[in-house]
Amino acid sequence: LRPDGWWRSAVVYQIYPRSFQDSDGDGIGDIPGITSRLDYLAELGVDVIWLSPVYRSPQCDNGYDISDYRDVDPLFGTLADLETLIAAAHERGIRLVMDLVVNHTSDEHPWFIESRDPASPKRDWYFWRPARPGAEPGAAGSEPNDRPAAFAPSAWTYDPVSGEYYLGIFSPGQPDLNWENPEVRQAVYAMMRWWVDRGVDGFRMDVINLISKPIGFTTDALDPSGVEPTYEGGSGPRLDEFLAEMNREVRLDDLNLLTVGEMPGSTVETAIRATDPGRHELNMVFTFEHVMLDRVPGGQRWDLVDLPLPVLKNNLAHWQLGLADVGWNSLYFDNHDQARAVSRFGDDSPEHRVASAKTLATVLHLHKGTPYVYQGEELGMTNAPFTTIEQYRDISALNVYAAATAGGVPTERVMHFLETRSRDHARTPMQWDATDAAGFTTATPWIEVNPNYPTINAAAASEDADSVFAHFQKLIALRHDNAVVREGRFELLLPEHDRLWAFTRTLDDERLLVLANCSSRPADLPLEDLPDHVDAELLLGTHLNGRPDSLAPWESRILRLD
Ligand code: TEU
Repeated sequence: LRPDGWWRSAVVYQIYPRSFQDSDGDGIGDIPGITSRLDYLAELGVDVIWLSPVYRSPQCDNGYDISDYRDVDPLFGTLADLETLIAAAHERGIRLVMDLVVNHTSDEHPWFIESRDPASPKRDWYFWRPARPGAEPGAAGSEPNDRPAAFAPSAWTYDPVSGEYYLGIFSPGQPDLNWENPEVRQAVYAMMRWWVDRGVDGFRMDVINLISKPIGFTTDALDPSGVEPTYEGGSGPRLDEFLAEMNREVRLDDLNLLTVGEMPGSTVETAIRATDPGRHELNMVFTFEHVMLDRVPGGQRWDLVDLPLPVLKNNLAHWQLGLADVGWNSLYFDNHDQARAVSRFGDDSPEHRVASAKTLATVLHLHKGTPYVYQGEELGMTNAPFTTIEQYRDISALNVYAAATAGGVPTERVMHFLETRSRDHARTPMQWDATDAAGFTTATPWIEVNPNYPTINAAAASEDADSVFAHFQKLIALRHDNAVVREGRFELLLPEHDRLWAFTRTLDDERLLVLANCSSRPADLPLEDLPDHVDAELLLGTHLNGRPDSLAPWESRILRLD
């Protein structure tokens, strides 16, 4: 039995199955490969695995395009393999959370195939619309409106069978389900119950705020120039209603399942509503605010701006304060859609990689909420040094490149964007050891291994008491052993300091002080603006023999104040 609120003290580890461990020599990771690595996760100390999609899928977006929700793709193994994984994880006290991708299906899902027939009872399960008024169906520019897809030039794809268009706000291979139709919702809930019966411990819900489309969109009267539904902004008016209904129908809270909703565009306000325990919607959401701070609002996808430290830490603090009393935060820097944190927010040079990976983890894991570790983050894995477009695999990278070059954007500009921000940086194979292909596969991996694997790998980390891995183990144990890390009130110190990230956590008479130098130069500590910590006990630090009045480059300390 799962105790009430167990997820508030848990640390979640995300596995991207395609890139974790290959067991059958096809160059693609699989479920038996994951099972063979469970002892590694147990050693790290994580409580939960979130498994990115392993369902049957044509893989146009690496499994975020599902053609059968009740089966495993042969690439990854069988349903029996998944049952073995769940049982083996449970034996080690590790829970397993499935990715739930129900804003859209694959265009090869039987529901969608049926709905292509205008006479089908499933026609209304998706968004079918005629060409814009007066336009020739199927001709260029005749789409119902001008909205681009995330990974394609238009969110509308023409289907010659019926002469109409369907909506896919990610790509043509990912048609959006119409959640206004109650049959769609019941079909999804039945599928979720089927997985709960198979022993899964919760769901990470892909772009769940997009299931309710904005008003106006649900009628046939589309503004031809409109860009509804806004992809980044969000949710339509029925989101909370749908989430509460799902929770009731699947008994998500009754069964103490972990629920985390990915919500691009969500704000503290929408997150409070969705995670207020009294409303029985979700346990927590993934905000996108802190991972969008280096983008230009309303700009092109390849436009980037510098991200000063005060902007980043004040954003996290805003969420800490916003959800302090009602709701709960999820904490992440890395996932399968983001460039590697150590390369993005840290310093991945040989001199500072280890310290900056540790310090970023210290800061994140000492915030209040449920921390998420993305595979390889615990090794300080870095961005890939890809230099040509042929090395990229991601539908998003290839689309950004095509859109930029078609629009006359200089190649260097879009390549710079990909070199720093592509989702593929998170998707290079897990670096297990110094053997060929990093121990990930005996074949040619589906995407190149980062050439730094001979030094950055799990085997090397396990022999080094000062490794990034060892630091993550300590951070996870610290959370498990200290109520103040789990529940303490958060207060940001020195909010405008451009290199120090400092805060306290307080629970009753217990108080922690976290001091982190997020720069590659030494930083003096402004002692007059900090709580007195001269005699404080050092719970965990990145450096030996630190000076009381300054921090070395990327040094951090967790101190217990009296
Ligand atoms: O991501 C949704 C999302 O909004 C972004 O992270 C998206 O990947 C990015 O803006 C593109 O540049 C989720 C999944 O995490 C992602 O892997 C899927 O591709 C997407 O939904 C569609 O299912």
